[in-house]
Amino acid sequence: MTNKQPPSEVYVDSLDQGVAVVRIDRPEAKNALNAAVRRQLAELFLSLTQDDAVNVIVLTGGEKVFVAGADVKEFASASPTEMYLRRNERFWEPIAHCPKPVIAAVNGFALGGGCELAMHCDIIIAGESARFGQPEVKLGLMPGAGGTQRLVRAVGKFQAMRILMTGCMVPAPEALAIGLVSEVVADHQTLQRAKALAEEISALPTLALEHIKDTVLSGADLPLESALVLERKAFQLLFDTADQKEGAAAFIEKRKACYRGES
Ligand code: CO8
Repeated sequence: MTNKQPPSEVYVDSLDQGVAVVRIDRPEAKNALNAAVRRQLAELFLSLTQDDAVNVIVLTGGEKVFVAGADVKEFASASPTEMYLRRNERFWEPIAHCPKPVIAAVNGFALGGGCELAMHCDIIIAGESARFGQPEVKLGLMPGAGGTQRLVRAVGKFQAMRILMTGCMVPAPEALAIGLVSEVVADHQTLQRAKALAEEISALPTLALEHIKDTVLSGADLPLESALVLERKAFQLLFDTADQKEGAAAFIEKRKACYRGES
């Protein structure tokens, strides 16, 4: 696992109770995602996915800013072929396909690629002064890392179109009202709340959590009947896990369950 090792701009800030807090730390550029940050993020997510000590990941940019977007200076004069050859999708895949629950703790700006990064997460906790947006249109661009697709799935067509077509910034309370974030808290409580939620989730059966995540995300792209089959199969598969037996036994014996995440 990558701990803080300068000049690393992405590192595990803490690992406690099965919760790894991943910090993006590039303050001079408002945590903009340059190639190095994207690569480090991908490598870290791959490593955390493999790490049995990690049940839940909290992703944060710190107290002031989440991520102000892809690094504009890095792609300002790129040609289409250069953009193609960068194969940026490789760096998003380990985050998109991380089977473990991922919680974004967002303070400040989550713009462009930063908003897309937050939307890769399963739960978003926002500080009250956080601001979300997809301002690519103001650069003559459009989102290129899932922003059009994840945003419309999160908030519906009419809010998504407004946000994408104007490039406006959406304040945290409004983001909560339209379903773009899970909770809004005072700025100084964002990480604390995200960690508390992560610890609560970390104590629950890990295989059930992984099947919930997989079924919600995979099912959203399927016709209802197919999605329901997927759900039913995942539900049945969980009867093969020790935690399912433990959960039922603990309920019947009126005691606290002790989950071990084993199959
Ligand atoms: N890229 C590169 N540098 C940035 C970025 C960015 N996205 N955002 C901020 N910075 C830099 C600034 O250039 C500045 O650097 P310097 O001191 O050297 O001039 C430093 O961070 C501080 O920024 P500001 O002085 O601008 O700080 P303010 O508090 O005045 O403003 C803002 C903060 C509002 C966040 C402002 O910086 C801003 O508008 N940033 C750009 C936001 C944006 O347009 N984001 C979208 C980028 S496009 C994108 O994300 C496409 C994603 C598609 C997927 C990508 C795959 C490659």
